[in-house]
Amino acid sequence: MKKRVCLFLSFAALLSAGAFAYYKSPAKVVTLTDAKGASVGTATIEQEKKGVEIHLSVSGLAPGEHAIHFHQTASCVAPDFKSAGGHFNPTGMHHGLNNPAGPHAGDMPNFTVAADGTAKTTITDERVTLEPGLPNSLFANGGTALIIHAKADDMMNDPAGNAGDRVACGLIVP
Ligand SMILES: [Cu+2]
Ligand SMILES: [Zn+2]
Repeated sequence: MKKRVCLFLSFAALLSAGAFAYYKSPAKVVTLTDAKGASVGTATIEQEKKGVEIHLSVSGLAPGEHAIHFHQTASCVAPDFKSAGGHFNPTGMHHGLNNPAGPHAGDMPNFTVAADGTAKTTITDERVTLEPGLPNSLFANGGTALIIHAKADDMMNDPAGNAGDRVACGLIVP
């Protein structure tokens, strides 16, 4: 049922955009895995008129606020996911949505995990695209990685907003 509504809404959005006025790609379903390699859920990534939307559906995470970012390398080597590199930053900015010298293209608002360890939410990043060939494409240079951190992002401090360990990772590849 939910999927149906979502489908209808994207169709409506497409119509109101005036017949393919912007790049529309199929939704990309990204599986997120934890340090032990177990799935913690999915992020369905869709191109919208303004950037991309992540429909996040996760479980088994610590309750509370968590940072989520696009990182520059499409690699999720457990357990620390350091292989994903720094934040996706094609414009050479500093970190933080509240930083006057920022943000990185891959910076996004925090999201909240409920007491039962689950989160279902939608996050938008207006600075990236799924359109191949553009510098700010999530598929640029072989792709990127979506990472969830142990702690919240402070939205200000380089290089990564003091968000702590990388607890889940998913590959965004063409
Ligand atoms: Cu991150
Ligand atoms: Zn950043």
